[in-house]
Amino acid sequence: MQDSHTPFNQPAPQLGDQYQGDRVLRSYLRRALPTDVMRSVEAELASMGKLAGGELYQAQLADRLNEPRHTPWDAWGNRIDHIEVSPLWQRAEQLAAQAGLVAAAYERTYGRFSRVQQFALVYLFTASTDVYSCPLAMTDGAAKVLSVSSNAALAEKALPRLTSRDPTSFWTSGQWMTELTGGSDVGISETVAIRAAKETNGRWHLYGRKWFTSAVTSQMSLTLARPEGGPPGGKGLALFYLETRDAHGRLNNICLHRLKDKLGTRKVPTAELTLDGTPAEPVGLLSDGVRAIAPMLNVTRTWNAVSAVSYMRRGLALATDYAERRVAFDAPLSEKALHVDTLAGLQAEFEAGFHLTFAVVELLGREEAGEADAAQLNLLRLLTPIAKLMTGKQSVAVLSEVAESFGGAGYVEDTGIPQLLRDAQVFPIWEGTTNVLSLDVLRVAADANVLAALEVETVTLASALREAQLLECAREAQAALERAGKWLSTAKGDALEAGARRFAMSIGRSLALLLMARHAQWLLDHDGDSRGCHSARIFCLRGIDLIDDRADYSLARGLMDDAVG
Ligand code: MFK
Repeated sequence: MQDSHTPFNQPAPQLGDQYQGDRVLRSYLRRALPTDVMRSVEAELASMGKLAGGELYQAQLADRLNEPRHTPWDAWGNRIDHIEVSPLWQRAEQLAAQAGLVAAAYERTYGRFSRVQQFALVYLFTASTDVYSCPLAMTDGAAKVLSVSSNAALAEKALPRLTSRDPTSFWTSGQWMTELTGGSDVGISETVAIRAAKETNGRWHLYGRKWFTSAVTSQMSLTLARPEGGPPGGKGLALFYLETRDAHGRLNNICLHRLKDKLGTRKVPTAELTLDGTPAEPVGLLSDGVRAIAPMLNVTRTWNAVSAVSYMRRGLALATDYAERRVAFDAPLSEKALHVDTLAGLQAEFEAGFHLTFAVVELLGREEAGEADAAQLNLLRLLTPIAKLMTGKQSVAVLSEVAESFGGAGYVEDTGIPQLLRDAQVFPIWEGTTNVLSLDVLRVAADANVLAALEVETVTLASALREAQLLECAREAQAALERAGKWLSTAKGDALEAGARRFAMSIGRSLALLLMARHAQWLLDHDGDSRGCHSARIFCLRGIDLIDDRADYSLARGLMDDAVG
């Protein structure tokens, strides 16, 4: 029924072509890619950007209330464990295979730039497909592990599936690590691997409960289990390959208890399950499972960072469009100084996260093309957890502000905005929490060669600058990095551990600022565009140096002792 008394309707935000409308992505690609590579990849990026802002976005809004459904039994009492994912996810799987969102990295058509090509596509795809990037991330991680393993038979069997562009033969992989004992301290995993006697078939079978497995629709998974009688800790675990279903489509001795009821990522069929004699094959050694799965973690952490920046970009695209359409106090919000100031701060955070993440992507591409020197390998190891932890936190903060920038509408489900915030909350949590990754950074930075590589990189970045404001940004970034280095060399014991997050964030924010400044100088030189300078300056003013020499762990200890006492 038409409400004839409604004099006003607020126009909804519109999402345009996500490639053409993204000046940050497009200018980055023009700078980072050789001209022939750029020319070659532009059509596929343009097509993905068009889809993401058009058909996929509309499908996403229509799919909002759909969730995966688990049907344990059929009508006749047979256990089937059928999982129906939402229509958007079904479309996403087809599209991901055809667009080569995993394959591109392994085809390596563009040598060391192949990861940039792949992750630019992923960045466009992710925010329109409700975290379908999760199974893709794990698929890419599994492909990485198998491609560097010495298990040629396994690689031959699974790699063509994981890297297929044909949706009918494409497989996704799970990464089943988290147990009831936790997702962080993986070394205390309780799953055991038992080998059948040689005279039967000598096969391995896994027994244990996996508490959080995303996404259970995958055809295979990599998982950790302790070969019976093995020593405790991560060293005593081994990395295993398993296929989830048998030739009849039944789960392979896997008891699927339930799909998890989560705050966000509700399209992802995350399951709790028990391995009850699941046939499995060791990928490599019967020990050092944590070390063996590490290449997978580093790839999925990169996907996490790319997904976090994709979500920030989506929120900002909607918020900036809305600011043009929403009139309050006699003018569009886009003309209100405080609103503009707020959005500019968010845009600067997004650009910082973008440049740091794609610096990691470039290093990963170099490593895989065999073109990374020792310093670049050290930088890749250091910056992967930093990009993940920094962008994870940024995405939650940015999307919280994005929701607020819509006023009450940002709190209403059928605008699609609350889902962005709920989904983003997973980015700091899975694939290593902010604190666990900060401790990883501390450990990596203890190697003097790593900080030396970082210093050389900062000097190289700063030396490309001429514009006065950018030089000032570089001075602040270098001073912050120097203070972080000094802190690391003097902090001890609890104070060292307690400061790990501030240390990791300071490195991330300082390096991101230098990367932004390098890009801003290029934008000035090539396009006469000063927006990169504004962005770098704003980011710098928001604070990059989180090291506080006055931080005293005894204050935190004393406060929390009081709290529990
Ligand atoms: C949108 C896309 C997102 C994708 C979504 C996927 C959803 C999947 C859901 C999940 O599975 S979430 C669970 C993810 N879990 C984690 O990320 C684990 C978090 N915990 C850690 O990262 C801990 O630091 C760690 C488990 C690695 C600690 O375990 P340990 O047993 O104490 O191992 P340790 O001693 O730290 O490391 C063992 C070896 O691995 C060492 O090498 P060595 O044996 O040679 O000394 C380490 O150097 C190496 N290592 C550890 N982390 C590494 C690494 N090497 C390279 N890169 C790393 N990141």
